[in-house]
Amino acid sequence: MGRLIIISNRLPFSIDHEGDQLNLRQSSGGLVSAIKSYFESDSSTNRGFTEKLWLGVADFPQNEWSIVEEKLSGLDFQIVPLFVNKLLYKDYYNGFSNSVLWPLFHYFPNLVESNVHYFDAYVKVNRAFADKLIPLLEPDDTIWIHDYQLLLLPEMIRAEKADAAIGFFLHIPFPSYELFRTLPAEWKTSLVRGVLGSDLIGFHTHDYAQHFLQSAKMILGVDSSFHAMQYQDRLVKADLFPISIDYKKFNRACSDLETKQYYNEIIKNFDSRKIIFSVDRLDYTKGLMDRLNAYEHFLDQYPEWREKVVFILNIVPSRDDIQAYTERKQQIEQKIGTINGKVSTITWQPIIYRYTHLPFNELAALYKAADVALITPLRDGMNLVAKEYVASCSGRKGVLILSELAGAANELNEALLVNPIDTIEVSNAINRALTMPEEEQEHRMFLMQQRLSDYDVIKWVSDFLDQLANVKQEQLKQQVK
Ligand code: GDG
Repeated sequence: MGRLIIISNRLPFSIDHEGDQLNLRQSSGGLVSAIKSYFESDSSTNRGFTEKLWLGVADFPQNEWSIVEEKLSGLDFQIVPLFVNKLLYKDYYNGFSNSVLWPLFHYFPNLVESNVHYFDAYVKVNRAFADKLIPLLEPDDTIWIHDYQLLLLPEMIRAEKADAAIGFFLHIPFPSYELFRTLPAEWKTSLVRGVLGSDLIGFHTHDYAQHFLQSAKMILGVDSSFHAMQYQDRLVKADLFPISIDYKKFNRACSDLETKQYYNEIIKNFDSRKIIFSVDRLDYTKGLMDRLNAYEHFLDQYPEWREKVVFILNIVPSRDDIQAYTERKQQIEQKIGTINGKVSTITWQPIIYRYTHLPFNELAALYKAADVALITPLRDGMNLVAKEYVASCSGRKGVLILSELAGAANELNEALLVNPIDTIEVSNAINRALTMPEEEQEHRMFLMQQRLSDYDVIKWVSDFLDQLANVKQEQLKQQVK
């Protein structure tokens, strides 16, 4: 067994400058937690990878690399930084990735900004990844590429390394062909061909995989049967691998001393009031405005809950240099002000709003303290927050209200599933959650917890890598025949 090379847009940490000091901060996204948990588990050593590498764009200048490298000495994987010109990066990341692919793949076609410079930059940065990687490759390497910023990379690698083992995983939805086809011909053809350079293509849900297969059929005429295709005389598979969480980590966190301190403070502060909680990046896909409308409606429709419930709404800053994001922040804050202004009393405020990134133990304490988690994205590839809340409720009650348009809804059927834009349905679900008998809460939670602890994130990684190895084996057999 050779090396495992993880490739994502960003490296799994960022750098904070504090005066002359450089501090490393681990990124908190789902992918980073997943891969780190896997690296720290026995599974990655048991598989026999001789080395693990992570390639991504550095958020620090090249001349700081030697200082950063020293600070990385304790890591059990090697970092391979890619340095990209800032202006080019902007057109690739803010531009094509987040102003074309992100809105389109989340069903917001009206927010797509078609701009040829964006696509050019996207091609160039994918090329830069390929140019950095290819000279480093050794024959037995396993390459695992992540997400929508790197859709062209598999084909670029394949063109020069015909036998490479390449896996690709898409963390966001793949949209229906009717939407995907609205992209200019050159873009959509390049994107589908790019991904098909992989041996195994992973999606969170069956629907996303089907959407991709249909696009491959309609755009390139590639037929598939049971998730398998013959593309340029090579077997390629597209299958579902719903990402999970480090179940034990969230379970354990609930009994950490620091979590307990945060938890006690929360409980003391809110007395006997019921707590509704949500945490999301600031993003139009998260349905924050619709969620606030529903909560406002709930307070009007069920006035008996006034002063007995509090909604702790945590928004994590994100992409605040893209206009579509900054405008929404203002609208959301205005709405929160309106609701609080309308129904607050001298001793009660219906919404506690924070715009910050929470320390992990505080997040765990909020999961633990929440009677209800209100997770209502308008679209979401998976949504790990929903799964983390369930894991944090182990052995106790709590109700998850979850959007039926999040990938997680496919697995968390015991949640109260709602249409996030249906104000009345969400408002009724809040009331139902707050009045649900304890026995029913525990029963629903138990079933979801079983599922998540059986298939945790370490299994997710292992499963993907096993399947990738299987595809390579099948390809060899086909060649022998
Ligand atoms: C993509 C897809 C898919 C959030 N706020 C804080 C914080 N977080 C952590 C959560 C969770 C993660 O960030 C966010 O989870 P998402 O599921 O939204 O994942 P993303 O990485 O944003 O997005 C998504 C995911 O990839 C995985 O495939 O589920 O659909 O868009 O882990 O805990 N962590 C801390 N403080 C916060 O304030 N410490």
